[in-house]
Amino acid sequence: MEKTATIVYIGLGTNIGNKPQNLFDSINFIDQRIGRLVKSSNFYSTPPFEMQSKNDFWNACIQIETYLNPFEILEEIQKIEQDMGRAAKSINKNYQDRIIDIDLLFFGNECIEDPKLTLPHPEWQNRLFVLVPLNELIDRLNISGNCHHLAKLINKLGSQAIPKQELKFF
Ligand code: PH2
Ligand code: MG
Ligand code: MG
Repeated sequence: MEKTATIVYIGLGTNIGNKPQNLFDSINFIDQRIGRLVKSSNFYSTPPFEMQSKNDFWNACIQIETYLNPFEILEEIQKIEQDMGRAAKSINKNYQDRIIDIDLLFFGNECIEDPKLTLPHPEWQNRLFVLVPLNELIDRLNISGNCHHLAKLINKLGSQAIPKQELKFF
């Protein structure tokens, strides 16, 4: 039987260096090494959320299709982050400035609880810098029989800074 591809959503963030270029580079690496790019959101600038930094972020989300399993994806993500020059992720649990952060948000509608990987991403519902670009790719998500309307989740986070659209991605 033919193996079928899985739809995967990935969040991207960068707050040092040439931020639009970092997002484009990471998307190219993901397309080459993990799976075909189906769609990218626009790029947004966002203030650092729950971390101390003077450097604003650029964030985006992409939809890809892949034949890798979630753990293989995680391995490739870590390699891409390293190849792009990412240093320490956090020091004493404080997030650090980064050239690129690639977060696996959803793998189909699979739920995984593993020391190495939690899916869906544990913070996906709490961050406007994820929900706003993600909402350009999809209206609602079905996870374990629960339907999540992205627009409703966005409305609930009214107190967070609204991501500012910087670049139209075609
Ligand atoms: N990532 C974090 C913590 N805070 N803030 C913004 N604006 N964008 C991010 O991508 C981000 C963050 C942890 O990965
Ligand atoms: Mg992250
Ligand atoms: Mg990460």
